[in-house]
Amino acid sequence: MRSAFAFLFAVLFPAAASAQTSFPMVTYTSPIAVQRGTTSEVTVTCQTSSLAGAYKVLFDSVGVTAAPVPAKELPKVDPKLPAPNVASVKLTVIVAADARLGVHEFRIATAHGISSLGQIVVVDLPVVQELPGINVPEKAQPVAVPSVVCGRIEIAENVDYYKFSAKAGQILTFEVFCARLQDKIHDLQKHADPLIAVYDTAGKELAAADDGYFADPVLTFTVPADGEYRVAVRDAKYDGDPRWAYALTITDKPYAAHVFPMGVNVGQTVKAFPIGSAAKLGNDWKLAAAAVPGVTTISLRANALETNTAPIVVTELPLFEEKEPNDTPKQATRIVLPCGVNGRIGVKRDLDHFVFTATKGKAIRLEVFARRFGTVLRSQLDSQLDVMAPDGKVVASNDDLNGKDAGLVFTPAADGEYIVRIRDLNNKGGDGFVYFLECDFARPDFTIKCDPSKAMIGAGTKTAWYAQVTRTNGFTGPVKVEVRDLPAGVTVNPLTIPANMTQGLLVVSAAEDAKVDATVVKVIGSAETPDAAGKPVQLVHEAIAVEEIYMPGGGRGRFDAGMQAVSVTTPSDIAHVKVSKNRIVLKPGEEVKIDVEVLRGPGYDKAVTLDVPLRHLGSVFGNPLPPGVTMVEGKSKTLLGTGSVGHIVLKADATAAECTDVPICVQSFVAINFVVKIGYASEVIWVTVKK
Ligand SMILES: [Ca+2]
Ligand SMILES: [Ca+2]
Ligand SMILES: [Ca+2]
Ligand SMILES: [Ca+2]
Repeated sequence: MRSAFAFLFAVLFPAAASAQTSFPMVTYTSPIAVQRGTTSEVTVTCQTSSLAGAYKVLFDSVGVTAAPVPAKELPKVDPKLPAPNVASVKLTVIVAADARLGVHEFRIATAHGISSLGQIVVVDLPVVQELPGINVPEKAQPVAVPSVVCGRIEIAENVDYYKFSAKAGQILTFEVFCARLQDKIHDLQKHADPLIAVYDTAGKELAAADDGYFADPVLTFTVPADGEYRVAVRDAKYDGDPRWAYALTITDKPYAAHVFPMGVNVGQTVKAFPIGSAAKLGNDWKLAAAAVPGVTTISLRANALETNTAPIVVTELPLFEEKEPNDTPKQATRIVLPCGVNGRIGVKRDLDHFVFTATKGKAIRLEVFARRFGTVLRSQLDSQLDVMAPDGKVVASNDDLNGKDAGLVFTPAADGEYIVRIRDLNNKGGDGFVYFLECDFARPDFTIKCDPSKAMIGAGTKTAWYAQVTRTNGFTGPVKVEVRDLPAGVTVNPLTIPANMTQGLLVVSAAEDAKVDATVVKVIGSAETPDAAGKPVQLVHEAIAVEEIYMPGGGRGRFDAGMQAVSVTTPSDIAHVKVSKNRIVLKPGEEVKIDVEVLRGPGYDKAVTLDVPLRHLGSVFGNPLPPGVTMVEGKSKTLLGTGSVGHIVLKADATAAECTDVPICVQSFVAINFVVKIGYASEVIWVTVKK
């Protein structure tokens, strides 16, 4: 193990030092929580590369802004030298009083690139930081109730003890954010499994919790007598890592782990039933839903009391609520589609049945919203859906469509009464097993993703993004793709993904006079489809950013992120990728050769490769070539080493479909380490296939 790690270390760091374009990979923020309505200072630490010259912090959320401390002028970076190694940077973080509570993502812009996603937790309690060197209960660090303690499980066998005073009958809630903040850290070999325990001053354990929200503990504790208590945070296996930062909330305020109902109509204020200490600490809780539909988090209010935020689904669909008993098809709660259903798998082996009238051939979409890792949805339910036809036969089933949430589309084979059943996959149940079930007709639609999630280009340089479309429920049309909010001097080519393709290419280009800057951008897909009456309906969706992550062991991991970003940097390793053609017309069966010359940036003399698809270790992540057109590997020269001249041969096979002006490009890749590489694109080459 140790020798393997040493090998990794030896391989990675020389490579990182010799490329100038490596981007900072954020590991953790300390403290990892910031209080709403305050301005505070945090330190962000990164690995592999440098935060030298950090000049801007990008947030994709309202109410949180940050800037590096002290606000420095743009550095005079010598383009011939790698950026000086700066492993951490201080930020001033300003959080508005009405900022959304919970996790916010950010990126730090430096002159040589933008960072991977960093995370910070917005809380509404005072933040205190762990004091170093406390690892025994007798030295427990005093903290106030309520507060949020920020620390790290920084080494193996680290146990952090905090002490606090409490009164008999006080209901305290403890919540840890730790493991949930680790899936976006590059090359994190192992993840924390945090555990908390509450002790009296004699050291007797009074309560403990391990996994509440995924691996992170949440604990409600009723104080037995006036006095002093201790709470300990550690890893369940006594492991540790310098990057394992946590935020431990200790609060006597009303706490809502979950809320029933989860589904609320747009703009409505409804009576709400919290699960957690709020149920005991207040009456007549209400929640006021946002004016826009979607999954969100919200505080419950009762007179002057306010809870933490819990997840809800804001919807425009008419709502139904389950009525127990509904454990058999005969007892099914009647619903009318389209609608949303609020329910709960309230006890072990609870089955919830709903009955509805369906029409032959009119497809129906059912989707559970309860528990999705990496989102705010944290119900305890691991849902399973089954649909029964009028004859009682199961015609559709699903367990995991989206995270742990079940979802399916089915087309009724006959008119009649259908039944949908929801249950917990493992037959568990309880107050926290809340769900919202969306029941709607399956409408033609699409989703869109953009890979990768960031562009880092010097003035005069280009890179490529691969927009990928998934069409659903019979939508078959073309999808137009646009990019909004680009930095000054940055442009992308027009793109419409034709009906017979699922992906398309965006070349992001910085003009020769573009200044160093970074912005959060939006990639928007739009299309038109006829409704049932044949009238055109506009479909518009923002692309999900595909964040690349360097996985332990060397894979190109990917996860869905919210923030697509562009930065204009100091000169890139590759200044320009020149191609001999920017428009090609192929007949089926024909080949064409494109000569390529790579113009290197100042000081960059390392190996480069060429490619048309986005590939890594034999896996294709993006391919802009039209159907039937391929890159002929044997005839292309793509491994340039320290050379600069190669070529690409494209071939249209005999059955290639006709197409007009499909954008492709040639990318030249520079390896940052053996997993992460950065692509530099040629200008767009427009491909037409014509018989
Ligand atoms: Ca610690
Ligand atoms: Ca745990
Ligand atoms: Ca139920
Ligand atoms: Ca039931």
